[in-house]
Amino acid sequence: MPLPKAELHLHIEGTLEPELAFALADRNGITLPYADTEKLRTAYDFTDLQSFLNLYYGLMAVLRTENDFADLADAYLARAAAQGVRHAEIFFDPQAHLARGVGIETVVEGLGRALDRAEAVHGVSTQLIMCFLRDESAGSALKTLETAKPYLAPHGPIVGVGLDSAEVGHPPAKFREVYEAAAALGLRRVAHAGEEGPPAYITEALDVLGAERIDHGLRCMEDPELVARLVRDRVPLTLCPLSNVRLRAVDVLAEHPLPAMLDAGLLCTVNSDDPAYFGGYAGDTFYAVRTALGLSPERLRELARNSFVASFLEHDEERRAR
Ligand code: ES4
Ligand code: ZN
Repeated sequence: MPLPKAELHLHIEGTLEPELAFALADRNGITLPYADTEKLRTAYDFTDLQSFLNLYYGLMAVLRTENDFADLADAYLARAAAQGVRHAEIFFDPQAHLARGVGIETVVEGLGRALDRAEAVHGVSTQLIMCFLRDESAGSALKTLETAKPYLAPHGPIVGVGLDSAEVGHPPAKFREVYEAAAALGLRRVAHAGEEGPPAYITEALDVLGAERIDHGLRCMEDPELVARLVRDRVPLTLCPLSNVRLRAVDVLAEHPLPAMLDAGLLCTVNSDDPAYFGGYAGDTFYAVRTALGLSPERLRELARNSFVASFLEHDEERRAR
């Protein structure tokens, strides 16, 4: 039995496996610039975040219809459920689809069908977090938030906003107004920070955006005062160790700072980020860190427990208190 866990850092577009990419390309009459799935996989020799993002945005071209998004999320949720995921908070990138003429209604209606099925078929609960592309303007993000209004919780599946894509040179403060608007709409707030960017971006995400959780946050370890703050305030970090290795934020998994971060008292969770690109889903990731870092069973249980503590699941007591 895999350890029950929640997945808190997962880009649904990053679950697009080469086989499904080719099947969807076929269905939509799109020709991919790769001869076959093997050739495509050889393009996965990333050197940094940007080289990954180039491929990730390019391959999204195959996602066009509600059915495509439903099939994508069905495949992810079946895999996740088989690896012990009981709850998934799923990122999606509406601006990346809109740029190709695919509206948010297509994306959310399609994903929503799969989310409903996952609850019924696998007993997995789900929520959506829409991410703004930080290399696009704040105005574009605000417009995107506006288009998402029909799909916001409690009536729709979107519970929060996030910030992703190219980090360096795009500090969080640019999105102050958007995050204020999101908070006013009752949305939860997270942001990628400290993946490739400096620790100051983590501080800014907390202070300026009101981020409740930091995605990655790896580079907090360069700033002891920031670590002390994250520990004191119990700010969850959604680490993605396999992603860090593939995008060269750390050299090898055996040198990942996860054990030091846990020892420091940080509320760490372990997640799969873009599993089709980085070599593993939630259970694969737990297995990989256990093996490479020699984590004890108690440490693994702590990570699994943290994933629920850090989630946006509401406990019955909290609901009753309102
Ligand atoms: C992402 Cl690993 C990562 N970082 C930033 N943005 C992203 N979008 C998809 N994966
Ligand atoms: Zn990410």
